[in-house]
Amino acid sequence: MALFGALLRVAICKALLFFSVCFAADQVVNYELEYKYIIASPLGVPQQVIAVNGKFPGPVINVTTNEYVVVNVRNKLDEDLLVTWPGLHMLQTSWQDGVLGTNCPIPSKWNWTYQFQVKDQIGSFFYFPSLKMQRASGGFGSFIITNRPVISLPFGFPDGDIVVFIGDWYTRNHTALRDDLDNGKKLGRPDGVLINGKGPYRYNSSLVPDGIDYETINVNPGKTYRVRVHNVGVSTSLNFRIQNHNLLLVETEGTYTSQQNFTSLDIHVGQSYTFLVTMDQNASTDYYIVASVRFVNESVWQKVTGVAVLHYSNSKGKATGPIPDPPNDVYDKSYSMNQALSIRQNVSASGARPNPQGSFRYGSVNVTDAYILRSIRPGVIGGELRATYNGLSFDHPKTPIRLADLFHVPREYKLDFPHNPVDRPPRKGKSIINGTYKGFIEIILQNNDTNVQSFHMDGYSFFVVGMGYGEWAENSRGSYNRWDAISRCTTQVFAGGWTAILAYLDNVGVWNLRTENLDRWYLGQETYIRITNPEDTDNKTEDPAPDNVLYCGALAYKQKAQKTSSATTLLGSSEPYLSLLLLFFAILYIL
Ligand SMILES: *[C@@H]1O[C@H](CO)[C@@H](O)[C@H](O)[C@H]1NC(C)=O
Ligand SMILES: *[C@@H]1O[C@H](CO)[C@@H](O)[C@H](O)[C@H]1NC(C)=O
Ligand SMILES: *[C@@H]1O[C@H](CO)[C@@H](O)[C@H](O)[C@H]1NC(C)=O
Ligand SMILES: *[C@@H]1O[C@H](CO)[C@@H](O)[C@H](O)[C@H]1NC(C)=O
Ligand SMILES: *[C@@H]1O[C@H](CO)[C@@H](O)[C@H](O)[C@H]1NC(C)=O
Ligand SMILES: *[C@@H]1O[C@H](CO)[C@@H](O)[C@H](O)[C@H]1NC(C)=O
Ligand SMILES: *[C@@H]1O[C@H](CO)[C@@H](O)[C@H](O)[C@H]1NC(C)=O
Ligand SMILES: *[C@@H]1O[C@H](CO)[C@@H](O)[C@H](O)[C@H]1NC(C)=O
Ligand SMILES: *[C@@H]1O[C@H](CO)[C@@H](O)[C@H](O)[C@H]1NC(C)=O
Ligand SMILES: *[C@@H]1O[C@H](CO)[C@@H](O)[C@H](O)[C@H]1NC(C)=O
Ligand SMILES: *[C@@H]1O[C@H](CO)[C@@H](O)[C@H](O)[C@H]1NC(C)=O
Ligand SMILES: CC(=O)N[C@H]1CO[C@H](CO)[C@@H](O)[C@@H]1O
Repeated sequence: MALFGALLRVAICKALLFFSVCFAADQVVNYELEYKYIIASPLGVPQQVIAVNGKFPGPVINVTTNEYVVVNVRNKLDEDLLVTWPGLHMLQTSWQDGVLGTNCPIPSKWNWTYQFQVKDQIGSFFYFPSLKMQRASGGFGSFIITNRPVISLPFGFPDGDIVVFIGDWYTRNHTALRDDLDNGKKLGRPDGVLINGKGPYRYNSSLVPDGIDYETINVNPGKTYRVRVHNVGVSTSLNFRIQNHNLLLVETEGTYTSQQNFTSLDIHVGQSYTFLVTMDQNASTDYYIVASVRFVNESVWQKVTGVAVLHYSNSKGKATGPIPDPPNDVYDKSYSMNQALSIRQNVSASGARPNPQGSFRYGSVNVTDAYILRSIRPGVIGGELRATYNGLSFDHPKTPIRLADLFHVPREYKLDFPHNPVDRPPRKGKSIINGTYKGFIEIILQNNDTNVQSFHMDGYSFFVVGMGYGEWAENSRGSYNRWDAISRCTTQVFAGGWTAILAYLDNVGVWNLRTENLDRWYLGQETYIRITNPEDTDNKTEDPAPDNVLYCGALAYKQKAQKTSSATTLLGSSEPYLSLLLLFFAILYIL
């Protein structure tokens, strides 16, 4: 309703623009994203990658708090597509979330228009294609929500804004990776780490082959830049560092942090961090920007290292010599966890609103729902390799959950997700969490798998109140940070350890809970939480389904075929039209 109002306002606005009587409240911003394969050779091997508007990585979406965002996504891939926007709260509208449990996929050659408001949010996020490992072939781009001018930043206005995507990369495309998993194989070691879609700078001629295109970031001496770093990879935790430069951490997935300097920071799959970096060095050479693998044997994984170049305008030469060292903590597994726990919110800074971020006293709210989600190593269920939470590997209902609710489709899913790990053989299931509207949920993520995992919750930010090694126990609650824990949407869960999060369930809808590690996610390590407001009778706490909602599953009969509008596609790719045309001429001929 609100969105419609805003669209109307803009329409009126456009009509009146002529007379210059337009007000800029809650602007609507439009984007077109065309998903299409291109050939690229980031690691020297030509392969098909998913480009957005011809670019890999895709274009930046840069909007301001409270704006209405209209994104028309065109699917020119040869398979279904959904674009998801992790970290964006999608207030009251899981219809726009872009995951299989809430949206029917956009068929190949179709387009679909997302419409949502970035209500009360600031920060650095990224969008990506959520289906079937597609992110392993690209399709991601930056999503920035800039603060409104009336709300000051808790730091000086930076001289420039730089987006950095880091991520492990395979020279096999996403369909080949899928085939491996479908055949019960592990993905194995990635072939490299990309920085902004490019391979490593040749810092060592025996490790990096000649002729690889690398990323160069150009800066001016003495200036301070806002650097937004995202791990968009498949499954590898990366350590990020810039030679000789401090990384002043200022923001994490929409929350301003208590500012502190890092020489390097571990960034796990799906996570986003913003640093201020001051160009305070003498530019005797360029400097290395490094993203190197963590928690694996680095001498075996040496080639799996991302290296880009930081180039001052007054630089006197190329970067040479060894890359800066990673943290030396082979025998200290608490190093990375302590670093994570040191990331706190700045409770006195304003966020998207002019009140302090710490004004919600989450530490004194009583928990109403508690869940322990345990992950174990993927195993075979009914002949297939599958991954699980609490022994359940998610099997998507054919009809998206909320759409099924709306049209009273006989329930395929069950609201019986177990509160605790259950002692029974793993199986596939359609169980989701029954969330209590305005309840306060505690989720303990217990990682009994062998790699670090990233846990993500759509539609919400949660407080990361604790982490530890071994088994979580009741008395672990004593160690929770109940005052200034960071509020974010993606947290790491260390292998053999646990992470505890708290979230206030005030956003009605159905929201995906998943591991961001693509292989585990593909194998079923996800579920959903369904939050309904029994008192909502007039769409006040949940938006109605949008007019352009796609239907599938039990509701497929309601879906109209999409007309391709432009003349070129009519003759180029739209066979039904062509056959109609032929039929028409055939009839003419007969007559
Ligand atoms: C992916 O790679 C396989 C070869 O492994 C190839 O047959 C297939 O066409 C590729 N698919 C895409 C979408 O690039
Ligand atoms: C597809 O794009 C066109 C504009 O090119 C738009 O009018 C139409 O609403 C879009 N379709 C959907 C389902 O969003
Ligand atoms: C917290 O935010 C306040 C208000 O913007 C700012 O003055 C202060 O420097 C910040 N403190 C830290 C440690 O980041
Ligand atoms: C995003 O927009 C803000 C202000 O509108 C601008 O300062 C910033 O440089 C932009 N960032 C990027 C990466 O385009
Ligand atoms: C390049 O890497 C190899 C393998 O780790 C190492 O033996 C060699 O010393 C490195 N070369 C230079 C110039 O650093
Ligand atoms: C971070 O390091 C910079 C030097 O690179 C220094 O000027 C600044 O005071 C440090 N800030 C904090 C909060 O430690
Ligand atoms: C530049 O700084 C580096 C260390 O950061 C130092 O080793 C070098 O001597 C300096 N060069 C000049 C010309 O000052
Ligand atoms: C890493 O692998 C190398 C080569 O296989 C081996 O020699 C070394 O002991 C391993 N290091 C650790 C810490 O396991
Ligand atoms: C939480 O529960 C305790 C004990 O049941 C109660 O005393 C307290 O008032 C509750 N706190 C809130 C914020 O509801
Ligand atoms: C879901 O939880 C609500 C309370 O939040 C409860 O009233 C309802 O019966 C539950 N539904 C199921 C199927 O358990
Ligand atoms: C609420 O939304 C539903 C569709 O989701 C619609 O049928 C109904 O009329 C709406 N109710 C009101 C009061 O707007
Ligand atoms: C890595 C890890 O946490 N392993 C544990 C998994 O669970 C079993 C018992 O269920 C423990 O014995 C392992 O130590």
